[in-house]
Amino acid sequence: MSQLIASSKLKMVVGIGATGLSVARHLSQLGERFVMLDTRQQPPCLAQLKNEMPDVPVALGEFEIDSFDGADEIILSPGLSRQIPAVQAAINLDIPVIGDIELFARSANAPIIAITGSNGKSTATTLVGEMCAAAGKKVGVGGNLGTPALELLDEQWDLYVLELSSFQLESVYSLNAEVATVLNVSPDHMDRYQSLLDYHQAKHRIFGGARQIVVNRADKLSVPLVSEKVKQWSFGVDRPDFGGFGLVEQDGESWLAYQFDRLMPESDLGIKGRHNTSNALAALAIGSAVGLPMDAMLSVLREFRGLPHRCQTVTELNGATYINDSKATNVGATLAAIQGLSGEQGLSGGKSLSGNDNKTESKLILIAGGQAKGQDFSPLAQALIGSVKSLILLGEDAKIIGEAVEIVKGSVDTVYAGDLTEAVKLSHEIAQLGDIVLLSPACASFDMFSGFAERGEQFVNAVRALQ
Ligand code: UMA
Ligand code: ADP
Repeated sequence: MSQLIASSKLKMVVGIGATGLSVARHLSQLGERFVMLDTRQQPPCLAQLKNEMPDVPVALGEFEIDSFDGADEIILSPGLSRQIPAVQAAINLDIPVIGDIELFARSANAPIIAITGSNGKSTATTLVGEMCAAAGKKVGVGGNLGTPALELLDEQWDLYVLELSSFQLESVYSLNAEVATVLNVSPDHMDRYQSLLDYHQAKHRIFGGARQIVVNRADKLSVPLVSEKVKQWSFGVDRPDFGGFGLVEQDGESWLAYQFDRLMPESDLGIKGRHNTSNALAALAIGSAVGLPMDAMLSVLREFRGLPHRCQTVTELNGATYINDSKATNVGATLAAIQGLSGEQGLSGGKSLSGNDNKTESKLILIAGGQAKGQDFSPLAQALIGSVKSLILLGEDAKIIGEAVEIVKGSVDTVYAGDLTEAVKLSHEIAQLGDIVLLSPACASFDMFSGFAERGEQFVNAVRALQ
């Protein structure tokens, strides 16, 4: 590396994935001098980088402690921790370490809506994006959702809507969002953070310089300490307060409401489950903060049926319903799915997915497991009682979950599967009329799949192969 930087100071882009490539394109457009680094010998976007920018120096392989010496700024992939020794060494040398979102914020001319949270980010981001579009705004939507933020930069947009991960937020310094929200906080990525506090602090960087904030009344961890000058909106599935979106009961029916005004029945929402009602209310609060008309927002809430791999019904087979919730990569998301499918406010909107209206008899067969990311699975064990009749575990950390749920083994049968296809076959053997087979892994997928999408697709294929 030292040869690459011998002549003068320059920027170092660390990580040659989608983010790194977007950073390289951006720096190249700005005429900056930079080099690219990655620990991997075959980083995913290397070929594209070489094709588009053949003259940009690239260094591959493990970082040395002094790999970043001499850089005047480091742009770090969200996939790499700031705790790695080479990055820490650079920080100790006072070299600024930023991420792609910081670069984005420096260049974006339109207001930014910034959305984070442990769960519901993609759903809320997509909803807000669609609401903006329905209101006639030109809107760029992306970030952790998929399209790197820098790829969105364009003078045509009236607004940007960004889904931001805690990883991206770690390296943000001047986001200055028009509206910022932390939808909720529950443990995730505990293999990257030393404590829930560290994770929480990373998420709260989203509020830096925000002009308006949206908080979740039910989750104190979503509420920042900000000046009274910052306009505050709230959401929650309880009765709304001043400036708040929530639920009110009227003649036995639950309604979405703003302060004292009823807006629409909860059962009209296109997305089902109380967690999704919470996401819908958050989207309404965010949309209101940027002045979107209520009619446009409500019509999106009626039409939007949810993103793939989030509690998506695949099919019904022999009276059992198969549901793909592959995006549930942490315990909080799986708890929401179990509650949604077994509780009064089922994901089916109060009706049994199998057409059987007797919800109390409906039992779940849960397929879970993968990479545990240092999570505590004991909250999952409690949720299994009375809702889940069989638990099918797979993946590299299956045993960790198995041990955590040992205390409920009297009421929940636990079996292990070698792979997802076997798990689906096992579920099919167990499933009876009215049952729900739910893939909701509570784990990351990278031990067996390229990501949650591939895991979900394999599940769908294995289910279809049963037909
Ligand atoms: N890596 C190395 N060496 C390197 C650089 C990366 O081993 O030098 C590995 C790390 O394990 C890292 C992984 O490669 O986790 C991915 O890094 P990358 O730089 O190739 O990632 P990108 O393709 O740029 O994807 C990132 C986000 N990924 C992560 O934060 C891990 C994507 O979110 C995001 O969509 C994309 O930028 C565009 O903004 C994915 C994700 O899983 C979907 N996010 C996590 C989540 O949602 O839970 C936070
Ligand atoms: P994220 O982008 O934060 O991962 P998604 O909208 O993709 O969020 O949903 C991820 C998982 O979390 C899915 O399994 C989904 O059913 C679940 N989920 C969505 N919203 C919530 C919420 N508000 N609380 C808990 N779980 C949720």
